[in-house]
Amino acid sequence: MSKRALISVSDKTGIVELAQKIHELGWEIISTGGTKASLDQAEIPNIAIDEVTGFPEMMDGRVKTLHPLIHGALLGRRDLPTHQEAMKEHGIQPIDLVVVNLYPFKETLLAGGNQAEMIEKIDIGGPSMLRSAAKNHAAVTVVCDPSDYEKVLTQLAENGETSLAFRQQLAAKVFRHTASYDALIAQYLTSEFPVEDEKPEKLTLTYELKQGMRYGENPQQSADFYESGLPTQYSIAQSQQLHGKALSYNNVRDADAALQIARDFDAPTVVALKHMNPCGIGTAADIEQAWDYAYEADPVSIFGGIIVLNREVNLATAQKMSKIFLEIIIAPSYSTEALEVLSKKKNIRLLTVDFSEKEHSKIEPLVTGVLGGLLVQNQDVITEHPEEWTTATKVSPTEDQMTALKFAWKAVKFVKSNGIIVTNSHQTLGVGPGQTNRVGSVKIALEAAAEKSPEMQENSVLGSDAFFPFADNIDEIAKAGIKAIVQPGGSVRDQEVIDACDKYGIAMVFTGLRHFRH
Ligand code: 93A
Repeated sequence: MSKRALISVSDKTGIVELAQKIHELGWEIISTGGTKASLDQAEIPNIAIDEVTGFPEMMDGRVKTLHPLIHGALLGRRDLPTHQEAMKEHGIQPIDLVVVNLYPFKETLLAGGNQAEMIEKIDIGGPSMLRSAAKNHAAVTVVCDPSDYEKVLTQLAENGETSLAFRQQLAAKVFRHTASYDALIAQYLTSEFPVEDEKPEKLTLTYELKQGMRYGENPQQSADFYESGLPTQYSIAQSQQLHGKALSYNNVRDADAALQIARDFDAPTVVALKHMNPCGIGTAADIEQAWDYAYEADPVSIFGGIIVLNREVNLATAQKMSKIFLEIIIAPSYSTEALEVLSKKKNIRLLTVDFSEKEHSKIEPLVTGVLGGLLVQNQDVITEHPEEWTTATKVSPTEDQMTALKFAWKAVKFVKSNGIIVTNSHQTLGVGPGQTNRVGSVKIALEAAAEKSPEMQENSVLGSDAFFPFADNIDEIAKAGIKAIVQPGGSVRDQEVIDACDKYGIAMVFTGLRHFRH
């Protein structure tokens, strides 16, 4: 008796060629409605599924392959006499090869399918066959990925069968495939049918390999980059690389952080970032000027930095950027001449990201890994209302200071806590990130700002990502000559801090919001 293959595919790519070769190898082919039509058209002999089951495909195809004559043929153990007897008794002829790909649930979702359409795209019979065949991989070859067709054919042509090792790998792939298929359905239905005040007891996120990496944070760590199963917008996962080596693990994290900073700025802005902290942010009427501001903010730290520009990179800006060593440049686009100039540098990575989608990206959950678990939160994307900030001190900020305070508040949001920033109205002057006491961060930021030219320091202000626990911070700030501060407020010692500001004639506003970044 010749061996039997069952083919049932939604994506018909490459199926005629595969079936033709299987037929030439002397196998019988069983197929479902649409697949049969393709094979018939190519004149490849095949048997209709209803001929095998004795049942018509019914209910618009909802029931085609869900039948003991199919699942018995897939699940029956070839090494157990009792199974063999059962197969003989019920007229079940074994199926040794299954080629299935599933109803396009994800593709329909991305195309904006409505609920009724999505429900119809939940494949039941396909995953059932894949799972039955994968469970019985001791005997059955199961293929869910067209990129495996070639290898299956080669093995069948050479040995008349596939190797056990290959069948095992294919079975594992099937369960990864059906698990992620179901996870997407779960994700969709959970969002369609939420239970008020109740957290889903299981988290079903799916991720697909985007890029293997040479190594992780350090060369002794291995790492891979997986992107969300449902594409995110305005994200490093969705970026297009135009030039340069593959991104490293640290590149991806830095680029992600820099993109999130740039997202908060609407005017032409350049963000320079090193080791997860901004080292220069500049905002101006045009992108070249914004680059100048970001560069001058810290011409030392920017070396080897990650740069995000929120406007097209033009020739003049590209020429300036090409003078220093930069790891990555990300922008919505590059002019032809700019791309030509920057592409001459072998070691720079040039990427584009779709900035028109930046608002949409704010609804993505933020997932952080800890050993043995995941923390999921929404992003820190609350709309700020500077008109509602309160002045805590006797002196109020001037209009110019207020402009600088708004800039400082946006800029400090992404500085690692304890985060302090000194800025003027359009550029950062000193960044104090990640110290274990706030006064330490204050000193670092002030020291860096003190090196800047008097013009740059004019009207400089200071922002703090969380409240000042003690007045000692204000003593340091006053010594540096800074006259305006923005911070959340809310410390039990707020009054001490306010009194210190009043003593020095410093204006201080409270935002009522804090922006920790750990
Ligand atoms: O509607 S189903 O869940 N019921 C079934 O019994 C069934 N059997 C196969 N979907 C079913 N399939 C799926 O049909 C396969 O997974 C494949 O995606 C598709 C192929 O159908 P056709 O050959 O008619 O184009």
